[in-house]
Amino acid sequence: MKVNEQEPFENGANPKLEQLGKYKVDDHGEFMTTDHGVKINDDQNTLKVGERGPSLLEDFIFREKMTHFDHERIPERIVHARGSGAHGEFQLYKSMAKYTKAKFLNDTGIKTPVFVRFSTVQGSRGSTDLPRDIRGFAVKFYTQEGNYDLVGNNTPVFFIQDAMKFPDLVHAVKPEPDNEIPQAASAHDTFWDFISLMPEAMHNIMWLMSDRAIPRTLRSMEGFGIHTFRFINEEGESHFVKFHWKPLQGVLGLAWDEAQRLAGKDTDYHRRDLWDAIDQGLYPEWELGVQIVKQEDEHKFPFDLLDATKMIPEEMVPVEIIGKMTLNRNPDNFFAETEQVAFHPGHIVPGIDFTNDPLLQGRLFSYTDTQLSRLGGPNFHEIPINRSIPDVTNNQRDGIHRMQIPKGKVSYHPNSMAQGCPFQAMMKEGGFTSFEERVDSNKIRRRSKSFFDHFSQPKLFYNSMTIHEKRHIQNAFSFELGKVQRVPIRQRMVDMLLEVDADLANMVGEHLGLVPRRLPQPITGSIPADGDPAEHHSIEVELPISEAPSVSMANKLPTNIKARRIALLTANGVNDDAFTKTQKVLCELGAIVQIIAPRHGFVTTKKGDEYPVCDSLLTTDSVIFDAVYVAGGDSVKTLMEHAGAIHFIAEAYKHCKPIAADDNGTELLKKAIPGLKDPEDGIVTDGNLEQFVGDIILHRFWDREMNPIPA
Ligand code: HDE
Repeated sequence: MKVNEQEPFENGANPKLEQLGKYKVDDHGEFMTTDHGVKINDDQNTLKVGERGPSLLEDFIFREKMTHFDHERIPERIVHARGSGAHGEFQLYKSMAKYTKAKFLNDTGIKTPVFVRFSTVQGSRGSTDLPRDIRGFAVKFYTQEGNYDLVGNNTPVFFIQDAMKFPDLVHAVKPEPDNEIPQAASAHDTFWDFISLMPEAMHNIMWLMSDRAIPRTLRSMEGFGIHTFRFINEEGESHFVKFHWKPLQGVLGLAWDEAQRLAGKDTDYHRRDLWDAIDQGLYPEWELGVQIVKQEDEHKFPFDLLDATKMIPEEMVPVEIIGKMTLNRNPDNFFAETEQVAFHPGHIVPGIDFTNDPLLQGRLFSYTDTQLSRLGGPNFHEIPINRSIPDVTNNQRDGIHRMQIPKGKVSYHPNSMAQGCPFQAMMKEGGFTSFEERVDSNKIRRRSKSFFDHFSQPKLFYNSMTIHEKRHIQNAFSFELGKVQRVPIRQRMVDMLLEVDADLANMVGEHLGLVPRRLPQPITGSIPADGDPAEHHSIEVELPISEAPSVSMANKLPTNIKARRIALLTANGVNDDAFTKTQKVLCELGAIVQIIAPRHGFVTTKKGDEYPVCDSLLTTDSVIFDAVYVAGGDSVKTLMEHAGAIHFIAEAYKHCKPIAADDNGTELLKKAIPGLKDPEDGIVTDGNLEQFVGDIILHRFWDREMNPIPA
């Protein structure tokens, strides 16, 4: 049977994993060989003339080993170079046949294998997981009808409207070209210089300055397809569609100070967290949601559906949840899978199609083009992680690293010598046809005026934030612009902020020692050389809503504590009851509980039981955890005298985390937290686990930022 006749997950087997299995190598119990299969006798020494003499060129074993090593690296992705991948599956909840003929969105009996790659945008492959940055959220669905890639981000909008500006955006945000500083950071002159001249970026900039851009984990981010796509049904009817991924783990962020510390304490924090969660069976899950807009409603919105700097607020078009993705398997090999996977928004299947969004249109060119230099040639679809489940049969031939061995003389169509094979597929046989859209216009190089509203949605976003979220945005702008050296750039940004919100502009201006100025009507960014600035005034439209609660992370907390990391800070002599009960209760709820003690080895409880220590106060830090518990006992005396333990609590408090203690454990809290109130939100002093669990669900107690303590 051909693979494409197989039902995905027939007999419970994931067909993509089965396919990958054919390429996996297990050298356990095997002899070492050369790349050409010859057994190697000595892998320690080069071939020489005498023990102390020169090495010989004829040493084919050494040359082969060294040559391969010399060529181990491939160019990293120009953007999204740092990423983490995982395998999983997608289960449809309800058929979308009314809107799309895509089979994986029609049949709820089908599970579709997926491979996901999360990424940061700015930094290089070895950079930290924790910059303030947009995160990539790319999903490859290995469907029965071929690969479908949903290559999105963790924000619903993008910085620019037209693909022509993408190289400029990326050049501006990447490390500055003379000294390659700073790595993985937007807080520098070139980025803000560009942004201050591109009002269209303001909406995504607001998201970038919010806690969305410092996610607590990759598991706690939403994902968005950003562009408007099309669903096409069996009748050939089109509906517009926007895609959303909603994490069942909730949407959670870090404190900015915490993100910066984490970047040093565990630069791989996000990658490790994802890996560990999957490894421990705490599989992260996202529901797939769609916003559907009828073809005839295209122009009913005060913004253009083709403009990628605009979202459709969920309050205007609700998100319909249609299925769930579960990530349940770590890759076997980072390079072979996560590095070599090649995503492309142009990988679509029948039932899904593009729109004329000029950003999307440009992406359709870029992604294949970039793989040609990154993966070395046109056969990257044959790399195991990129192979579709259906067999690939066409007349494309040759090129570097060809794996297939096509038989016969015929590599053209039409032909008679191969009876016309491979055949074209009719629509009813699953052949892809493009949506027939009437386009009748002049050939022009111009931006549509319907794209000229740059501030309504940033305003909506800011208005929808809670007080602490607004404070974080003000602080983020103050930090980023504070790192900018050139004052005119700072001033232009503060002026631009005045178009979004006066309070925001004033707060940031005050931090920078600048007064925001109301400019004559701001002009859009990219004006052609002979364009008239008067023709490029940005416009402001009236949105039917003044707030969109759905964009606030505060409204997206999880309902459970699954895979949250809890530190059980302790030492020898801890009371048994509270210590064991806390572990049991939290573990049963799916939390990851780790015993942290002054040193590695074991802690001995009062009754003499021994528990292995996960990490010592020397090798871990509060920023790794979501919450801390201090059980009472003689252990507390040791901790009270340990500067690391006091810092651990103080830092957790500073980052607004839930902290709990029982018995004399509260003494440690009082020592570490000057001015601790009783009672205080997010602090449990009587070992009440129910309350502690409730606090962990709430994640952070941001009001504490108003009375910061040194830590
Ligand atoms: Fe990308 N983008 N992009 N992008 N993008 C790449 O492709 C590009 C855009 C996104 O984990 C590159 O294989 C252009 C929007 C993700 O492998 C490159 C434009 C969105 C990833 C490229 C955009 C994205 C990429 C670099 C504007 C969200 C990582 C390496 C016209 C909807 C995929 C590669 C992975 C990667 C080009 C804008 C998401 C150079 C030209 C909008 C998640 O081809």
